[in-house]
Formats: sequence, structure tokens, C-alpha cells
Amino acid sequence: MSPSGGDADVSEAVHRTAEDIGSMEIRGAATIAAAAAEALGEQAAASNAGTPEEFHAELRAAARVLYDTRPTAVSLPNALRYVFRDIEGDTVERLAASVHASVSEFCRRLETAQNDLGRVGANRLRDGDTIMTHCHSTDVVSCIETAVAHGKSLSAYVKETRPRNQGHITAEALAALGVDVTLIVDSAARRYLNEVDHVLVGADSIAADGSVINKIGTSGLAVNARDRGTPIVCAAQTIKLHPDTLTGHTVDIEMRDEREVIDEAAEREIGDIDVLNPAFDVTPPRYVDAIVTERGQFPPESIVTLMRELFGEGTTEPWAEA
Ligand code: RI2
Repeated sequence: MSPSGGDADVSEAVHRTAEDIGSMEIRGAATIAAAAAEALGEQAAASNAGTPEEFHAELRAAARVLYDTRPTAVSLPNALRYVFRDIEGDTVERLAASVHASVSEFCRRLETAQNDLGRVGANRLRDGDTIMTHCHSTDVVSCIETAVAHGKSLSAYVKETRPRNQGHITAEALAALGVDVTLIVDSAARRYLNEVDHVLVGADSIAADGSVINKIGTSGLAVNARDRGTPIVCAAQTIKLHPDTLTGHTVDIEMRDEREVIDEAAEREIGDIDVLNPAFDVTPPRYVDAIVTERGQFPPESIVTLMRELFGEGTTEPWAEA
């Protein structure tokens, strides 16, 4: 085993979590963050490291495996950073205990943030309102769940969200809350926007200029909503704020397998074509009315202030090879 981390042992649990994130068995920015943090906890618990240096090398190697799974949701590296920030100890046992404590605290804060955000988002919704959703966001569901708990009766147009149909997950979650749900294909969104009081979307990352990076199709929906005069609100915990964008970096948009769009036989029948499957797009801040976080709601253009407060001027990658 190398203390540099190059050949350090990465536990089976970490590899499993990484595979599940890559295949989207585990998906959704907040859920990915929690799973990545917990996987670091499992790595620490399973460690056979003989020295603190070996322990650190293993943890860094595990974090790199998790980091390399999906590039767009910044909640993943932000979760890793959180866990690394608080690790201390001069023995392997103390280090492992400190990782465990850090992971528990991170997951507790994640849950609290989502609940707090839900209360802020719920205040925007009135009894009898109709919402339109895109994809499946637990931050969005939290807003709706809280509004329903406050006694508001809501309806929702739920976009199916091709190619993976995460809208079905939203439809099930909202129907279980007692929301009156209508599932529509993505291209029907504009037709029903006149009946909608709020478009509610989540985010995988928020850039320093207030751009919202979310599931592919969000930007088209936002442009249509603006044209129709329907407010569009993004529900995003501060873990979705992308600190690297403070220093000019752009957010990497994940390109996924073409087989999510078309199967091999159908493609062969069509002939010689290219297929592109971008998972996310960028909605400029001028199309977004508010970003709802656990720290309150913000006009997108002012989110940079919160980002600076939380992250300073930039970030490090504590999992980089030493
Ligand atoms: P929460 C999802 O990405 C969607 O884009 C969703 O809006 C976003 O994560 C945020 O989800 P994917 O993992 O953190 O389905 O609000 O590609 O649950």
C-alpha cells in the first residue's frame, strides 16, 4: 500500500456506491451527497491501515473513486470536502472515529437544510395553487410537502423528463402527499403553463452568476415560463452552490450513454446517425425568479454573496494525491 494514495485500498462499499451513483441507482444531488459521505464513513470503518498516513491515503483514494462518478452535481465534492475538513486524530482508531462523527454531522445538516428550505419554499405557495415540476428533486418535494402539511391544497403538472423519466418518481411522491397530479410529456409543458402558478425545479449546481444547472430541459422550460409570465423558482440547498465558479471555472455538463435515448436495434434501423445525451443544461439567471435555500430565498444574481460567505474565494481538493 502506498502512503501517496496511488495504490491505497479502497473498500468494496465505496466501489459499490460509486457504481450505483454512475448507473443512477443512487441519484439526485442531495442523495448523491449523502451516499458519498456515508461511503467515506464505510471506508474508514473497514480500514486496515497500519498508520495514520496509510489511513489518510486510503480515504483520499476512496474520495477520488467517488468524485470520478458524475461531474455536474457539486453536492458530491462539497460533501467530500465537508467530511475531510473535520478529520483529526493521531491514531487510526481516532481518525476513523472522527470520520464517523463528521459523516453523521454532515447527514444531519443535510436533512435539516432540506427541512428549512422546505419551509421557505412552502411560504411561496398558496392554497389552491398549481405547480409544474421537472425531473425529481427532493428539495422541490420538501417545499411541496411542507405546504401540504400547512393545510394547502395543491395540483401539479409533472413533466415525465426524458430520457430516464424521473418525473414518475415525482408523480408518485406528490400523489402520496395528496397533491392532484397530472403527468405530461416534456413537450406538452408550454401548452399547460397558462394554468400554472409556479414552475418549481431543483438544481445540481448553482454558478456564481446565479445560473441554474439542472436536468436537461430546465432551460427550455424556464424560457417558456418567462414568456408565459409564470414564476420559476429553483429549490436548492447551499450544498448545490458551486464554489469553483467564483474563480471563473464553468460547470462540466455530464454526457450520458446514448442507450438511455435509443436502443441498439432501433438505432440500427434508422441508419447512420449520431445520438447525444446531455444530462443537464444551464438556465441563465434572467429566467429564474428566486433561488430558495435553507438560508432564505435569493434573487439569482445575489447568490454570489452567500457563496462567498460559505466558501470564501475558492476551494481545495483534499482528496488529491499527496
Ligand atoms: P435533489 C437530479 O439530477 C435532478 O437534476 C434534480 O433536479 C437534481 O438532481 C437535484 O435533486 P439526476 O441525479 O438534490 O437525476 O433536489 O441526474 O434531490
